Amino acid sequence: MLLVWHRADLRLADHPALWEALTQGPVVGLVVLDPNNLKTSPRRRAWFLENVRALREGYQGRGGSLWVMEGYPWERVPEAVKKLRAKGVYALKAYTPYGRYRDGRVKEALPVPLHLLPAPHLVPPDMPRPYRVYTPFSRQFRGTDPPLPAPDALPQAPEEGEIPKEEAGIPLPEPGEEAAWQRLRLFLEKGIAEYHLKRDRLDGEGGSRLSPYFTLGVLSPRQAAWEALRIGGEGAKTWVSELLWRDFSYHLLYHFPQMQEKPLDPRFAAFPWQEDEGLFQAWLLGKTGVPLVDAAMRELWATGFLSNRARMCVAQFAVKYLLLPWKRAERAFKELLLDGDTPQNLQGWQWAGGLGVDAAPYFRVFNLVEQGKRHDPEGSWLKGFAPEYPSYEPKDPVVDLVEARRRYLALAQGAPR
Ligand code: FAD
Ligand code: IRF
Repeated sequence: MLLVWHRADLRLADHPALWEALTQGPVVGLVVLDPNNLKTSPRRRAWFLENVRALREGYQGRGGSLWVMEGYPWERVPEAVKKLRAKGVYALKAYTPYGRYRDGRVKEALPVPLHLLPAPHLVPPDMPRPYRVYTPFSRQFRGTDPPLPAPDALPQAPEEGEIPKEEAGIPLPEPGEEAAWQRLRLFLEKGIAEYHLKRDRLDGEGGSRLSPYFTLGVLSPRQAAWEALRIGGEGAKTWVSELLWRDFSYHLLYHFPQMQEKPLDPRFAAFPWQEDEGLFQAWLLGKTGVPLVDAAMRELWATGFLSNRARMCVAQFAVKYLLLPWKRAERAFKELLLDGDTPQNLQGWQWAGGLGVDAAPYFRVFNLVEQGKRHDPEGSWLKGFAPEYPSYEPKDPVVDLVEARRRYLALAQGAPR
């Protein structure tokens, strides 16, 4: 028997570790409910658990079985190996600091080999030469191999472990690979052709809304890019470049793990962030008096999703207008997102906050009134989430936008270089 250990790859299709293991012998799937991953918000725990449930149904539907155990992986994986008398464990390589640490500990604790196979990214995150700039990184993409199909049948084996039920508190998208593919197909049919024109809409309707699936690997970026490139055109090209931004974030964090705690640009290490509880709560709860920010933060609480444009605006507002400690805001923001993902969220915050990710200079400060007018011209998104505002003009804002902008620029220019 061989074990296939699923982590951020809750799928059966395009899974090189499952594929490889099946060439070696009968397999059993395994998910370890890891307290280090699951000490997060109820919505995120629920989203993960529901996708584990869908994966188990995928195994069952093919005659196989998925084990679910709870505890530290360096204790539970060896335990599963012992119970099954497994000859090896197969998994997709993890690239985040915790993922690498965990896999190192599991490897040491195992009496059998842990085979870590490259996960199907568009550009391998662990490519030896580090890039700090997106464009040269993205040129490393030379097309993809075709994605692997899901196995038709899986070997029979006993099943073990319950999947706990968790109240999300918000409506969740449909979990599982089939639902992800439905959404992908809908986007390929109806959305991708105009993606390059509509992706900046504040209501997020120009995008695919696939991010919660990508974050848990219910869909792989290779599957998505493969389908998009078959369609072609300007929209598909732009969409694949966004998938590459995702891979760029994995690449950055792999090579610069210090960005988990510190600005990539060392000039911002000693920036005078202002620890102001009142302002932090006003931002987090969407009570700033700035219509765009309030609509966005309330959408996030209510749905667990936010368009890329709105994310950039609220992150900029927190970092540049309110000077809130960026790391605290970044963490709180991630807890609310169903797609919340360590590398992408860090990259997003460091990019929007002008903290050193690529060509987003610190002196670019959005005008949050203009952003609203331009990317929600009818005001329908604003009306949906912050109906008390008749327009994008601030109403008793917690900071004066003009004054705050000036203050930030003066501080940033004064930062030692
Ligand atoms: P689409 O427009 O359909 O794009 C397809 C996929 O490409 C996305 O699902 C995503 O995987 C990737 N992608 C798109 N835009 C970006 C981008 N700017 N950076 C990196 N990858 C991208 N994305 C997350 O998945 N998790 C996060 O925690 C996260 N935090 C962010 C924080 C901030 C401050 C910012 C500015 C961006 C963040 N993003 C994050 C990136 C982006 O906003 C979302 O991926 C995107 O809005 C998801 O919507 P979609 O699936 O419709 O994307
Ligand atoms: N991976 C696991 O192996 N076990 C878990 O319990 C996980 N829970 C998660 C919960 C949420 C909200 C997310 C992701 C996970 N993951 C879990 C996937 C991790 O991202 C992945 O294991 C990574 O390699 C380690 I979002 O951090």
